[in-house]
Amino acid sequence: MRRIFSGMQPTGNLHLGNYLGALKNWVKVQQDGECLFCVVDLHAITVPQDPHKLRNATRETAAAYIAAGIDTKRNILFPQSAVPAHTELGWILGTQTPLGWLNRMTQFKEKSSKSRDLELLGLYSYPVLMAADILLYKTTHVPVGEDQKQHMELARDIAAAFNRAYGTEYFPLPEPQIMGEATRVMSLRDGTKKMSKSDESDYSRINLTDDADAIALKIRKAKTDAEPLPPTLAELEKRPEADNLVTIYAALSDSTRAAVLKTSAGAQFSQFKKDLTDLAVAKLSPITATMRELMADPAEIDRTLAKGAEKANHLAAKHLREVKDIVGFWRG
Ligand code: AQP
Repeated sequence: MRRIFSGMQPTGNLHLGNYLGALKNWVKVQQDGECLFCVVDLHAITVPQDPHKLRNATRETAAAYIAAGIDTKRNILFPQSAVPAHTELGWILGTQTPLGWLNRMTQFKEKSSKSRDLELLGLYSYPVLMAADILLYKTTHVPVGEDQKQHMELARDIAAAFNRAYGTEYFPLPEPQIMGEATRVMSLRDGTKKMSKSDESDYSRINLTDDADAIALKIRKAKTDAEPLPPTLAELEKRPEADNLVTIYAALSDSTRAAVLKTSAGAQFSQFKKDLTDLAVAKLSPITATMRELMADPAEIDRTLAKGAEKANHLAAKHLREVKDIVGFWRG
């Protein structure tokens, strides 16, 4: 049986990149096996967070999962910090992780290079905790965006290192599922930079909480060039901003970039941006509206998270007991 695990950080507004690169795919794969969808708040505190905002962002992230179509009756939805076994397994896996592997992680280099205050052990060891998140549930499949590919490779290496060290096949090597047309959505202001929650400019991203006017304004202001859309993918790929908008259009319409070019080659951006706005509003506004309704009753979200945490703790405790037995820890 497949076991699927993935998560998002409650570090601010979820955006179109999180939706197209991850959340939309989670909704698709939830039929394929037993799924755990986590709000990874332990990861969120690897950069400074306001405690009150963090709690609320945890609820809002959960609301986004549900509004996008995650079925909480079939799947387990929970906050990472409510399952202590994540950090305990993280410690054990850290003992199998050479520093050289962590030194290669580009996300740590990018994030810590922004400020000396971010050169922290937690941010550095983040990928070990991520491996623990995944391996704790003996996960087989992990749907993520392209930016998580390196961390996923590390999670597989750590699983293999543990298995090797203890002469076991306890952990399956988890498969990343990097799916769909928009595996890496780029900033609307700079087609060479990833769309990101932490970008200073709100115009760089479409948030799942944006209303139709905000979406229209951001797409209108999105950086483009003066040429009409080209007929071939090879020409499109030389124009990062144009490529990004076509990719977003393709992913939102469950199509491909090639199919979009077939119908839109030769179109001016003034027209293409209007079409993209209509599509984005049609696809995102039902999610935004449902998120708003869910957020009006935080106690109900808390009940859902508590139920999910109970189920996740049950599974996690069983696996952690087995890992501790493998490692040779005392058990009374
Ligand atoms: N731009 C993106 N395109 C496609 N997928 C993306 N993901 C994130 N950005 C894009 C995917 O969303 C999932 C959750 O990501 P996260 O919240 O854990 O953290 P992140 O990758 O660090 O997201 P941000 O928004 O870019 O945050 P900051 O600004 O803190 O760096 C993952 O599956 C990720 O691949």
